Amino acid sequence: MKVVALAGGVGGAKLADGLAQVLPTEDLTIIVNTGDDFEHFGLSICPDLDTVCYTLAGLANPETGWGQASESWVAIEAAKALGAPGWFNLGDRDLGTHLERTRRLRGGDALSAITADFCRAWGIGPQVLPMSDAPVRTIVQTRDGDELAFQNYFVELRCEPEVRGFRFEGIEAARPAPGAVDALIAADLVVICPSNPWVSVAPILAIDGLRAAVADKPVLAVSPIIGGQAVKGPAAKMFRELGIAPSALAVAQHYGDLLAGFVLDTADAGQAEAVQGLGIMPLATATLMQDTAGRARLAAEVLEFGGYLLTNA
Ligand code: FO1
Repeated sequence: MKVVALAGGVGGAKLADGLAQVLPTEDLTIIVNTGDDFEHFGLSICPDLDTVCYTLAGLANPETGWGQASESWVAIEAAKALGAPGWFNLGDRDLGTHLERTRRLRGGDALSAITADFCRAWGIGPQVLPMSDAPVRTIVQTRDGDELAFQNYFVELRCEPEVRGFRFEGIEAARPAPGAVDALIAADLVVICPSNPWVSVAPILAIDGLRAAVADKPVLAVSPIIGGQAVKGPAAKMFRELGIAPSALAVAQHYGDLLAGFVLDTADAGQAEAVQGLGIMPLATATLMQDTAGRARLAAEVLEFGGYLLTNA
């Protein structure tokens, strides 16, 4: 079964890793959010691409989910001693990624080509694609009327400002990365990973042509909300601040008729009937991925469910 996964953030990276464990390498393409990208110390930083790649390569820091494991912080500490901003922690190994990506981008190489080369160097089999080679920046619009660059909202301000909405700067000029639409056309199934619908999945679906290509296929999503809480990050808080009670059902309603299937946690099995009422086939199962084996188990269940949708949709 050929699968395209849409992913951003730590939860998305974990399911992408599970899918990479259970699918033949040529049957999986992961399209990754780049709306979180930003420039810091003059370096082009792509957090969601790096989180997906580090996770698939087994390099990711298991505690944080982002950055690399067995990291050191010598360079950033030396910079902070000279007055550098310290709110965004850049580890020494991670810096290597940002230095080389920035060097290649400055040399005119496309982000998708750089990512393919990094995947080869990291021994990652499946195709990992940025949603676009053009820069797209998620801007968080706050209740106070401010507009915050994503990392300033997410890291510097620790997601505290109340959100009113989002906009994706550069989205008008952004086209799908080379290979993204082809992967979707060839796909049997699209999996929306348990990522933040507002700031990890929405930017991908906002890229001209991607939503239409996704909508042409059977799509299933895995809920990032369990028991009204996000497993990680501000998704539930964002739902609340946008006037929607956070729940697995709210996520299914958010994606609406894009979905043929929706995977929710057993803790929310009581919402399965309401999901079915939306015309979306529900599957309630254990969706918390505690370790590598748990990622593969959930991925296998997602694919089995996808196969059922294909034969019964
Ligand atoms: N998140 C934090 O909460 N604090 C950090 O200092 C931080 C540093 C960082 C460095 C590289 C990287 O790729 C990600 C980093 N993140 C950090 C996470 C990042 O803000 C998020 O991964 C995404 O943008 C949202 O998923």
